[in-house]
Amino acid sequence: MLETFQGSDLRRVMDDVRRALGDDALVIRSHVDRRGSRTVVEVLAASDADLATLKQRLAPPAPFLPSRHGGRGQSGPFIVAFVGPGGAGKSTTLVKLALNPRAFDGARVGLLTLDTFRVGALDQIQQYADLASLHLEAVYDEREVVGALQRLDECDVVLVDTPGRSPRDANANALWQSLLLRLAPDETHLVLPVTLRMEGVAVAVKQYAGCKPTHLLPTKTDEAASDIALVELVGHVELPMRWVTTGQAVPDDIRPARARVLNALGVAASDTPGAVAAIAA
Ligand SMILES: Nc1nc2c(ncn2[C@@H]2O[C@H](COP(=O)(O)OP(=O)(O)O)[C@@H](O)[C@H]2O)c(=O)[nH]1
Ligand SMILES: [Mg+2]
Repeated sequence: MLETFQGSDLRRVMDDVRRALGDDALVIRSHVDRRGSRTVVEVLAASDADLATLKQRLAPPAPFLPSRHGGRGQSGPFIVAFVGPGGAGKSTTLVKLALNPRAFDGARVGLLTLDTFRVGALDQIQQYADLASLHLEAVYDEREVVGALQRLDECDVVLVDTPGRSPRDANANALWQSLLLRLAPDETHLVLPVTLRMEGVAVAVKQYAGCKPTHLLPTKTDEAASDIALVELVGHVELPMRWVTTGQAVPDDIRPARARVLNALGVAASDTPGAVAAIAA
């Protein structure tokens, strides 16, 4: 949804933007680079229609939880899984959400981890679960899935932690992914740091496609030099979003995606008709 325009003259590049995306296009970034006698102007912009589509992807931060005893005959907890590369922030984000009573409207939250290959990972989440008195189940193989969910039955929501894909161990990847699909999560959030370069984003999207992500969860906005990194990530991965993480502090550093992304886009600019015209004039 983001388009890059290049040229040697800002006015001409802005004309290109206007021709391609219309007068109401939002300029997200413009950059003038002088290389010796050559000037390279680069403008990153999105059309009004694309911005409207993006706004629709900004889901409410607390998911709608079907009543367990309601008319839909829903049984068992609402399951939210987190997938993505190692170090992306999956476990930290899951704990932030588990500790925040507003994240799920005060519903009872339990944890289930499929990240059982590494002792350190299990320790990390066990410590948080102990601190917060949360029920944690670790699942090692297919036969344990049903039992673990039964033991978590007192919970309204179960958050599922996963390992990143191991580049060497295809069997391990196949195992945890099949366990994840067995759990049939209601939502699967693809967790990606905004500091990941765009090639890395494309690779990750492909690698985790088998997990059937339903949402994008951008992390580490505090580590990016500017908000453009967040805008570029949400421009490239076209999934709905509920949350964005903004730092290492547990449980504080997490925000509703709607507020954080709109802020990054500079809504004020997009709400001003003729944003491009005004800049190029
Ligand atoms: N700066 C920053 N660090 C974060 C954020 N979220 C997680 N981290 C850090 O990233 C590292 C890896 O996080 P972890 O949750 O273990 O990643 P996982 O491998 O995906 O489970 C830890 O040091 C976290 O404190 C964030 O929003 N900002
Ligand atoms: Mg982890």
